[in-house]
Amino acid sequence: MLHLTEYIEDTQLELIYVESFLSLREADQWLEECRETIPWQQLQIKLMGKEIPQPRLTAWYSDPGVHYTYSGLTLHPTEWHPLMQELRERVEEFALMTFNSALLNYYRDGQDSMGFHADNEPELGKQPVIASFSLGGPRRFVFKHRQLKKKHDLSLAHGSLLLMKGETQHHWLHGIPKTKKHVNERMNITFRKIL
Ligand SMILES: O=C(O)CCC(=O)C(=O)O
Repeated sequence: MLHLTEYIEDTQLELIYVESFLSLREADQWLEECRETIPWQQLQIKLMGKEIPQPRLTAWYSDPGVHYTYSGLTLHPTEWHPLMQELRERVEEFALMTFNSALLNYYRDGQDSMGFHADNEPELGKQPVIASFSLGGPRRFVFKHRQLKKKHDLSLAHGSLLLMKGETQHHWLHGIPKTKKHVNERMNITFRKIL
């Protein structure tokens, strides 16, 4: 397991990256199982008063009573998929904390994307720890500082885990830009603790 802690001085970017959180064999199996068994949906979001489809597929799991609102969407508790429950336990063991929800994103090709945003909703608390697990082809995961002209790119490997901690969400936005290059399908699962 390669661990990498990144802390860029004076920028409050605090990351822990584990390249092989799952073995390659396990990650391949999980990718296939998630593709086949997760009830992926393309939801509509409201952007500048207009309803538009999200440029990716999503799914959501959370404990009873745990709701999450972002981009005008409110996600309600759904019974945990067994694979997501297993992954949650493994991530909790590593992160030494508990999570009560998981947001899943499926980028089918280079035209699927995630706009720049921060996971800073008030219900995540002051210094949220977000645990982000990736499967499938690599994509550019870009951090952009809110005030300074700084960017930081990562390529999140198949089966990897990234923890975003501390003040990261207050000072940095992150996103997955579209690309014209040929890229393989990718899935990402972010575990959150909603207070
Ligand atoms: O796909 C990714 O790695 C990004 C996911 C993300 O930013 C989010 O779920 O808030």
